Amino acid sequence: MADLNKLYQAILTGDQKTAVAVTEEALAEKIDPQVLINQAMIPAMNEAGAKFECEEYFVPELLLAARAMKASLALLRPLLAERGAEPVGRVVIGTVKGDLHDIGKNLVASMLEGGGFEVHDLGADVPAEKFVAAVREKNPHLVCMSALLTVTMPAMRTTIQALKEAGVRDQVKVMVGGAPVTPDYAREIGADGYADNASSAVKKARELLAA
Ligand code: B1M
Repeated sequence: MADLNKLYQAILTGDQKTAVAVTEEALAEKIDPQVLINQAMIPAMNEAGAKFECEEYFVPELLLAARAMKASLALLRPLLAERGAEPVGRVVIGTVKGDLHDIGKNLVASMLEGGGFEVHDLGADVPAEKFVAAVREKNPHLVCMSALLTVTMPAMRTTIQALKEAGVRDQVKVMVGGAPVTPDYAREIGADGYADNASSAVKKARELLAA
């Protein structure tokens, strides 16, 4: 039987090959992708972050852990996406300017796809003007912004301001999230919604579109 602890350790130590092998094994055994994500993968990334904080890990170790996480997530993504039924709305999503963290954003994008949304992923380090251009081009119902660094959180406010200046703010809802973001911060910068994880992001997206 697939060993979730082995997956946890493989991601934590940046052992991409083992992470992929255990993920494949788990999928062959029909283990729910959410179990792998919530019980092994996210905890491993959290532990990598804790090790980084106490200087046991440095950027190279974080990069290796992230690479292993992304390789496993790539196997799960199609399964997360195929859960959806009716298309419920169009979403533009990105990690804000200056911020290269894209694992959480990718997870949110996959879950939204799985929740039946049409998702246009702008990637990471996305400047405000690119969000504005995407709103004009894709005509989404929802703009989603992710930030993992306290220093990049203000780019969310800048982007909302840019949407206002471009005259497109009122045609979209804006949802924000990411580890340092709080509901209070979301309110303060004029976002319409906040979610603290990928599952609640889908729920909140549905609420915002229904409102
Ligand atoms: Co960085 N990093 N990192 N890092 N990194 C953090 C975020 C940090 C907390 C680590 C630490 O010190 N403990 C810290 C930030 C401190 C702060 O600002 N408060 C930090 C730092 C300091 C840095 C650098 C500055 C380090 C340096 O260079 N000295 C640098 C910055 C680079 C940049 O962005 N300009 C940096 C670089 C990197 C790597 C490139 C090495 C790598 C990222 C690789 C990648 O993403 N492609 C990396 C990683 C991996 C991390 C940690 C370890 C893990 C992040 C992650 O992927 N978590 C992280 C520590 C941690 O989080 N424990 C850390 C797993 C992911 C599933 O969770 O992204 O939180 P998360 O997403 C969740 C929720 O937040 C939410 O749902 C997701 C799923 O549940 N969510 C949303 C996210 N977006 C949402 C949007 C929504 C709704 C919910 O609606 C729109």
